[in-house]
Amino acid sequence: MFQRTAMLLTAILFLAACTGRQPIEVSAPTNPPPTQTEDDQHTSAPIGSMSPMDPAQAHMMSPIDGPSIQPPSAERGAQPLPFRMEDGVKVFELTTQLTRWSILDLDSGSPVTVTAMTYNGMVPGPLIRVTEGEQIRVVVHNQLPEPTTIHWHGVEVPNAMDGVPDMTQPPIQPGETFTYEFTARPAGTFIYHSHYEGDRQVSTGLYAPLIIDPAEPESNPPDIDAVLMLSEWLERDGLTYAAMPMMGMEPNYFTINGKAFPSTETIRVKVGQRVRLRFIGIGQFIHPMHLHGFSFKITASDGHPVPQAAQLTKDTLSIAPGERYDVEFTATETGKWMLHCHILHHTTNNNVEPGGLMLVVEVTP
Ligand SMILES: [Cu+2]
Repeated sequence: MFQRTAMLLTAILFLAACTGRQPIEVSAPTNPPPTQTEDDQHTSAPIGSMSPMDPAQAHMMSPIDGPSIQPPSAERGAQPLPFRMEDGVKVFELTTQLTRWSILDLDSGSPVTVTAMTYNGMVPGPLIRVTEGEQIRVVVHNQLPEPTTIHWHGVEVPNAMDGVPDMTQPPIQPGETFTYEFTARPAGTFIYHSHYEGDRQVSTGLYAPLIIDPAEPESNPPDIDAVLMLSEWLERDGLTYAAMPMMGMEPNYFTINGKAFPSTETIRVKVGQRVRLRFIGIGQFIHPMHLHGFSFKITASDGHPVPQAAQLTKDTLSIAPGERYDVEFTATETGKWMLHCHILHHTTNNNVEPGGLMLVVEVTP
């Protein structure tokens, strides 16, 4: 009972704070917290404090802001990350920073920008693409106003490189640099993302694709190979909050590779070409992605190849947070075919359809 009342209080405070353009109120409410009844004492205590006075909770729910918010480095995210060779090691550089990021571009007619936490000024962060067995080193410069770490989701890294703050490494403080180094394995579709306050940092842009190509090159690679990272945003009155599955913090925008429809990228295909889509769930909600016109086969799950006999044929596939599915189909019919989430609220922009998790697969002769 106490927990529910406190949650309600928190939500009311949040909603009240959001009716103006002010950040969430973090000072103590004038009303005292509800007194516990004898009955309440028998219920388990909430994990952490659900009190609206808790500064840690207030921080998680506060808008993304800082002294230096940079313009984006690219119009679209997941651009290939260049590297240099040092003694046989592929060396990559990442800078975490605050970036003003467009989720709905000017030509959409209703532009929307968010204040994102980014790797190298884009959402998703730059694509790291390497070959199985290569030694890679990633130098991370933290220019965020808060600490961070990177977790290499699904990659078989040594424990010290796993990126869990205060467990495998100290958090990378603002202004500090930390170097990750490991052998790229196994082959497949992976993610790198923040593991520090993930509820806040991953929700607001600190994620990117990591593709490890097999050491033995594919005998029959697809004609089109697209990464699709699915996520959510909460933008209200010009302020950006971490989108959470929690009352008052639910998302109102939904993006594929950092863009909401109609700003999502069209996948252009010629009739007869084979298409691979690498779905990556990196938000906090499940997205059943449905393709019009074609069914597809699941060729890899969480980076690992699915044997041919076990490859399900589907036209709708639920992608849960953290999951990756590679799917393949051959485009046999011309047309503009929709690919969209079938939780239909997720195909809206701030409650207006069409928008969100939709893109066009355009098949031409
Ligand atoms: Cu969805």
